[in-house]
Amino acid sequence: MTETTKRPGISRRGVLGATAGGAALGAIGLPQAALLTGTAGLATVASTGSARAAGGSINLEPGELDDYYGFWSSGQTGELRILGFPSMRELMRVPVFNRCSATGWGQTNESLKVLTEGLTEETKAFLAKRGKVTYDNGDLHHPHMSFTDGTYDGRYVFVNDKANTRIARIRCDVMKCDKITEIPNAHDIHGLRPQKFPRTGYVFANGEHETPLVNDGKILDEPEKYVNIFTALDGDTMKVAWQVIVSGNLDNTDADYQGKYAFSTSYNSEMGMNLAEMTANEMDHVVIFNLAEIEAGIKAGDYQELNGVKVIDGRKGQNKNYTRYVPVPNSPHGINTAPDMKHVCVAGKLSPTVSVLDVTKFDAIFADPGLDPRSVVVAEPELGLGPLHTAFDGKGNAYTTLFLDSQVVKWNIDAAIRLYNGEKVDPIISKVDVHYQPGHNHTTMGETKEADGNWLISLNKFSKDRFINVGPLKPENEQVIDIATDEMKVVHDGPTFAEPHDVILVRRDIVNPANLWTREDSMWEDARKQAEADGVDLDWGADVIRDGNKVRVYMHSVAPVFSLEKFTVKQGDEVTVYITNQDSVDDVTHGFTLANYGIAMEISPQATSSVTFTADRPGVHWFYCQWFCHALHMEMRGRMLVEPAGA
Ligand code: CUK
Ligand code: CUA
Repeated sequence: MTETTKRPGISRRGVLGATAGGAALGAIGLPQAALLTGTAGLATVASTGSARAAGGSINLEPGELDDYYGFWSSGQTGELRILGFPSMRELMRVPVFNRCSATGWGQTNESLKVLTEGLTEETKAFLAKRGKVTYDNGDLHHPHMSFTDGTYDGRYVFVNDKANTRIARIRCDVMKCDKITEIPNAHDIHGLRPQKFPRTGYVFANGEHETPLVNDGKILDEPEKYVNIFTALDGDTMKVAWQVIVSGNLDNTDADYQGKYAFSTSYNSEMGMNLAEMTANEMDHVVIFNLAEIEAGIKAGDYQELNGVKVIDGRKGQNKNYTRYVPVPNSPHGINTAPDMKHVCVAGKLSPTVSVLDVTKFDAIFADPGLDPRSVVVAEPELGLGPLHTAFDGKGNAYTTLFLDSQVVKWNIDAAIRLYNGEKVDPIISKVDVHYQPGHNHTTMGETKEADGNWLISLNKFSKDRFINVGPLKPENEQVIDIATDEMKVVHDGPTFAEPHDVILVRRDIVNPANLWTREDSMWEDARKQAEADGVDLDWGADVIRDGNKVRVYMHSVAPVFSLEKFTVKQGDEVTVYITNQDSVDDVTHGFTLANYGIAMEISPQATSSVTFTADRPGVHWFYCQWFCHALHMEMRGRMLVEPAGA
């Protein structure tokens, strides 16, 4: 073990705070067990709070590790990013809805399976006409980890694709996407949140843009016939469990800590088609979904089946108990459940208010349809201009981004409720300038019942003058804010490329990825079956199998050599190259780049990757390893010899 691996969870702040001067680590007297076990994260988080007086720096010494994993969306880049937090060091990019030159995502057979198997037949046919098997782009807004009992459980991160109506799942043991499901009937999945209790369970997803329910061109410019769709996906199978037709569009969503309700904001209850129409009403609404009632309705057969999915009607005026519509001020956007497990904060966007809903009052409005749905609103403080999203510290305080004011406002939920009830109190504790125009914000563990109140991050859309100029296209600016004390202090600027909307900050003891793949992994199940059929050892292959004009090349790699120094095919052959990385040392990733064929893929330790292409260029073509793996990495190469057709 090296020095660093021996001290999980010891941040610079923790060390300084505990020693008031930064003596050697061994002297700080933390129990040895806490240093050596995964539970050290908890202990450390507690200790960082008291370290605040020592400076609150987010800078880690070289070799020191972060306290949190940050899972970042990347908007229209379409990938998931992993950052160490609070240092903001980017650690990894996980390709999902995009293509990746480094890893071969979108090109390897293993990734193409993930990218294609969950598409609808209609989409597959549509893409085939364009000579494609899957989409090349995506718009990933919302990464959220699976929950068990109200907190993150380290199994999966779920993400949405607004651009092409998909939901994807990333396995946290290997940090690779293993499932992508296109959501039928809905259009443009935006808000996404997993069920918090008892577990995920459902992944809730909002279709943002309204269309005719059957969108085949028979109804076009008749907006009064458009609907919107709320989806519950089964997070275990990645299949759609059920859908609900709603009135108005849907923006963001969240769930309660009781496992009874999900709820979504709607910024266009008017179902307007242009800006003036969309913002006409003083009030829009939050739709509350009653999970038990919906499940019962499905069981009772009260649904229509559309594209293989059971769709229930939860529109206004159905007199059913599937949904309730709670009026809230104009164009609400973010919706966030507080770690007090009771309050839900709905950001007003065009209204300077945040509406606070009390989930314990939801039962009553479902039990009595005559009851005013606004009776679940228990506070509506005016906080500033352009409230978009709210985060929490687990101490009763909320932090709301103010897009137009370029500020984050810290306010107290209980004080806001008392103000709503007529008491003369100011719920606003403080405001801090951020640079500039914040969208999402997030606190450490803030969307779980284990919110710890250590750090806040503000994801700002514009950076303007904060960095040296890189031309007309500028980075965004993400600012880390120390919230352990009452005043909020911006302690770090973090530039970032297009365009993270959202992030979650997960205590690091919760996430425990593997260092190596295991040979049994299901990711290359198809390769395993093919090797078996070919009578070849996938693990230690050095074989070329001809099957008509199909050629399958099996290789393994041990730094710095491939098991085949050359292989020969005929022009026009369909060639599949399978490579198994037999190194079992951390970091010894190999690659396979086939020059002038546009082929490249990553093979991490103990993994198998494969790629299929047509050998339509005759001649000598070198393949080489593009992941630096050994002192003789440059020598890790071989030749593909392509005999000209007719030869
Ligand atoms: S949305 Cu981007 S700022 Cu897609 Cu979560 Cu609010
Ligand atoms: Cu193997 Cu570089």
